[in-house]
Amino acid sequence: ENKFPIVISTWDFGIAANKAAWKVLEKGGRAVDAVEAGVRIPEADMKNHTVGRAGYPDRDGFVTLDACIMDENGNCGSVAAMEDIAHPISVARLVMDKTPHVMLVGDGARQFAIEQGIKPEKLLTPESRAAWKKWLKTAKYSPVMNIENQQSRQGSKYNHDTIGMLALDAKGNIGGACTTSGMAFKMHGRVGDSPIIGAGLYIDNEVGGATSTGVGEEVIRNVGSFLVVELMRQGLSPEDACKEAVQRIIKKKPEIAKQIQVGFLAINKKGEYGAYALQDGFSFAVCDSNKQDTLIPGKYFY
Ligand code: SD4
Repeated sequence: ENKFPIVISTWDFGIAANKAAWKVLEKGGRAVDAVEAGVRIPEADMKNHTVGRAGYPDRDGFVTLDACIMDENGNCGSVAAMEDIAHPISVARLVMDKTPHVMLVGDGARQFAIEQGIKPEKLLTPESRAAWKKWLKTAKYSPVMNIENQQSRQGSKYNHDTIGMLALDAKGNIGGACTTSGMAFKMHGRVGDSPIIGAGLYIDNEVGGATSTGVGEEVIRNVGSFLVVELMRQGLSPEDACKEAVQRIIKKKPEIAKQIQVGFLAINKKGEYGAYALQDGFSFAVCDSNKQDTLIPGKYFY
């Protein structure tokens, strides 16, 4: 039985995103095209406050978006802390396809997107603005270290849901995408793991791909997605590789690890997949020719 094409992605909004990716995959399209089309769905979703257009702002009220994409040939593109552009994944794709660079940030990323014909727009929705105003009432406005973690400790509902997506196309090639508005009410200029190749996403077409969600600082510290792919190269299954990466986070910062969520998702060349998280509550969506809308709970440590 053929295990690919297949597409997997983080959290329950991955189901709708996978369907868009599947439309590309079922026609024999490339994995990298599938994942770009897929993650544009949550980016456009006005009810989704953690990715794209309707993302919550930083503590100063700016919506700043992070995204990256990687293909089967080691090509990659990324944008970080970009404002006014609703689909950062497509700007990341343009960085990959049209520039000699891998990563553009802030104003430079915005300027590049506009040069490429994308219309800038104000992204702070009335709902996001209201949530930010509410947060400001209780938040101490000072650059406290690890405020994102502290919010997680308070059980904040704001601190979830980056979409990371991995696809294996009909040719067996792998592509991946990751996009987010980052941790809500982060410091202005803060960049998480999601746009960082090797941290939030990594693809090696010889081995497999991995992506992450959760508190990005702990993922960056361990170069999480690269670690997962290298562990698969050494023979670990996708799930075991994700588990080992989670354990690495615990080992490095045990006190922080107890309080936060990080989840890894991985796929190998055979189309086998798996995930592992620090805490309960993580899930991922799977779509292949047999099942279009399966949601699988991630195994977890604590
Ligand atoms: C970040 N990893 O900016 C992202 C946010 C996230 O669940 O995934 N939250 O650190």
